Amino acid sequence: MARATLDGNWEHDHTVPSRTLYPHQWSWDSAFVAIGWAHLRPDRAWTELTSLFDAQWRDGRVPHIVFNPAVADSAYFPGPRFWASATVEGAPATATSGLVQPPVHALAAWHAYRRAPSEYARAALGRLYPRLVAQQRYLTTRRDVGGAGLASIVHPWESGLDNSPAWDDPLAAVPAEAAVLRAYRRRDIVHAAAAHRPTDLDYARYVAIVTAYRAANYRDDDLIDRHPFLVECPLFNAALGAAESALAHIAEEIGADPGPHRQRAARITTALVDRLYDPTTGTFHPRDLRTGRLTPARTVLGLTPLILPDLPPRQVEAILVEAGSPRFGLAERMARPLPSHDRTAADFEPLRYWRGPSWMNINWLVRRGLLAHGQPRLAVGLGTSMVELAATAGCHEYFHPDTGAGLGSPAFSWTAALLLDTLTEDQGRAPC
Ligand code: 2M8
Repeated sequence: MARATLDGNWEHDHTVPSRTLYPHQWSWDSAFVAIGWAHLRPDRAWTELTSLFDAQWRDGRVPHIVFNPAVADSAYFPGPRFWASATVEGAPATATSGLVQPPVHALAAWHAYRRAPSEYARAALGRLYPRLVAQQRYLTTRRDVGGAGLASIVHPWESGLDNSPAWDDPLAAVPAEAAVLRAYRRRDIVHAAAAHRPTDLDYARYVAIVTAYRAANYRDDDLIDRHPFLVECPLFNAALGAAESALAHIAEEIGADPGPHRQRAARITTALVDRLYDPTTGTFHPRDLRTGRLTPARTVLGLTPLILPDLPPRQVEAILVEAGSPRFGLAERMARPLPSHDRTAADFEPLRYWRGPSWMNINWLVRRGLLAHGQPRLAVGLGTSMVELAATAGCHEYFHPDTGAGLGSPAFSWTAALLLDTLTEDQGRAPC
């Protein structure tokens, strides 16, 4: 099933997340998908990552969507005309969005390489390395809006968890009315139930934030003075730190110097703990740079710093407590994978996208973190629940966190890819 899903979504040099909902190339989807291809067709893993980085901007940003010119503008909203990247200096010839997504690519490239090492793969990894370094440089310099060593996201879409309750407070401050959408046509609710997707008001704000960024030609200087949404996200920054650790491994493998990557990984981990860990809740929260405050929701984002290999024992322990609480239900035997939001919260919505449903990519990341921090039994419990979920419901985009019913796209690429990776792994062994 996983193989058929990936094959069905393969599109000449990339994999679409879903033929209906997302008919272009998405940035962090491609990273997860490359891990799946490493098991089936390693050549495609490298083609996938290479085609994405071929659309890298001159400033180093890797766009969150690379548009396929063969697909009609109306097939996805907001399409290439809305983003208008062609008019921006430093953007590639191919139409793209101007935003980014969590930088999980170095982690994925290293993981894919370890799954299927070869001379061909090492050469591809070597060609990717300077591009991954440029991606990190962009995020750690131009996006360090708070000046404390963390990257800021400028849009909820950059988090990958678009309508997570984590963004409710910062989003509420963005002026917009649902009526704005009369000028546009949402395509997502043609293919998926409106009750399982972000609301019209969410979309009006998404459009307003892109409009502001686009009006400044997607420049990042002076963001603090003019941009309506600026947040330091725990997952985004955990990925940023884990990327430096992965780059250290890649550098060693191709004969480059791993030292600077190790130093940067340590600095990012320290900044993440200093800035985003709340000792009173015992979990990580996003920091809203517009107010200076941590956002209160306890979402699954708070568990993701576990992917940092050098996360201090105190925070590892705190995450294990939070994950094992009734809020998330991590256990050696668990019926369902982790939900995307605190099950006990008043605003937990089991059907609505990133406000409750379980997602395979987040569970895969937390599972890697459990293995990295010496928790093989919990990793087995989580992995088993992930496999059982997909075995019963199929390769859906997301899943009802209690019933396990499949939601969103029924043939979703990263679910297939990460299912393959979880299935293939001898569960409980040390991570690669
Ligand atoms: C979702 O996001 C896009 C916008 O980027 C959308 O809703 O149209 C998110 O789940 C995101 O994490 C994912 O990368 C994308 C494609 O699967 O879909």
